[in-house]
Amino acid sequence: MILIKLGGSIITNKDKPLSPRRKAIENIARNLAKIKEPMIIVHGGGSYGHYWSVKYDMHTKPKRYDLHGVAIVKNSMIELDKIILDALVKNKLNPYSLPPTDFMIGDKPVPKKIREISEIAKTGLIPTTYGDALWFKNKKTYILSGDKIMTHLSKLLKPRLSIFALNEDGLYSDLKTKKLISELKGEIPVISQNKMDVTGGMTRKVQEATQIAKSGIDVFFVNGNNPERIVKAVKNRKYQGTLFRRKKIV
Ligand code: IP8
Repeated sequence: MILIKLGGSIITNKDKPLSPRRKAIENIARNLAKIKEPMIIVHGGGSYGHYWSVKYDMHTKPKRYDLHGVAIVKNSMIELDKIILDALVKNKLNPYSLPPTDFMIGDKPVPKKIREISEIAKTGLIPTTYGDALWFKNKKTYILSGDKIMTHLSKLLKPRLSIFALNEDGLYSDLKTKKLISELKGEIPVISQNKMDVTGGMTRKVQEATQIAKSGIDVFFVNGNNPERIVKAVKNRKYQGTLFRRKKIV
């Protein structure tokens, strides 16, 4: 089983509110159709969820956020999810849309529901979920990042590979020269902050990827503008991106 996170910056234009990158989405969907292995898709919020979360000052910490903000963030994520689902269906894939409320209670994943997601994936349906605004308790809500969902699913389902499709080639050791880090074996790279992202952008991704690798799963950062690299990595041909090598569990 493969887990794939489609980052918000690859599926939307983050500089323009509510703007999907339809060509990139289509290109990804066309390439995912070449993968003949159970898979689960998670996608980010980009200029949908993040745009509204910033406007309504909503973050990952549970708080009594503006309820209209909660409603609007959730609506916008359904709208973005529909664009992704349509592209998948158009490419003859069978997505099975799951809002995270289906497998989360507060900030905790529900193991039974997550195991069910794995059963669904094994049939050939593609469970598809996304970062969202979620109920916590006592009128508190929070923003759940798709990256965090990747960690929850990876830890419980132990996929063969967890992939993060980004709008970059991977992690760079030097931002100026764009020198790519092709493999990490447990060391934690230093990342510069992205202020536009309420869930922590690249810093969050690296944190989650490090955690997933520690739990014994290879994690691969790849450029979603070249989705054939996703297919190659899945088919074990070549890793063109950054591989977080799994920590061997003894
Ligand atoms: O883009 C956050 O998901 P992410 C989604 O995966 C929202 O961090 C609603 C901002």
